[in-house]
Amino acid sequence: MQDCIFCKIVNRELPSDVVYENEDILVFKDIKPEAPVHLLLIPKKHIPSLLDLSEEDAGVIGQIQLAASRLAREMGLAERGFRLVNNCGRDSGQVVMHVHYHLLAGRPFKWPPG
Ligand code: DGP
Repeated sequence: MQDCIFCKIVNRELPSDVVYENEDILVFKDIKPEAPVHLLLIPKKHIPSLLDLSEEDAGVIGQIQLAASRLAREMGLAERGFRLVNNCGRDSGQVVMHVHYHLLAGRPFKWPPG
């Protein structure tokens, strides 16, 4: 989509620090990290939020979960753990309207979230 920051990152119209990529998903470092490790995992296809998913998106969402699991192991995060977060809609704090999951690690996190 034309005015979407994350579509521009996918299309290399904006720079980003890419950690992993395949045909369907992109993983890159968050520009404003909230933890020592803060990655964003996104589908390359423009989907505004989790509320806009359709059946045909099940595969790409599965790929994101699998990539998070594999990257967490590869980055040595398995022992201490990590958090995988999707913000959906205004109350959640979603700012970028292109589905993304935050992979956060490297410090303890509170529960419930603020
Ligand atoms: P959310 O609040 O869930 O919509 O999170 C959006 C995240 O996207 C936020 O942590 C900051 C990050 N972000 C926004 N613009 C850019 C950008 O241009 N590049 C990168 N790498 N991250 C961005």
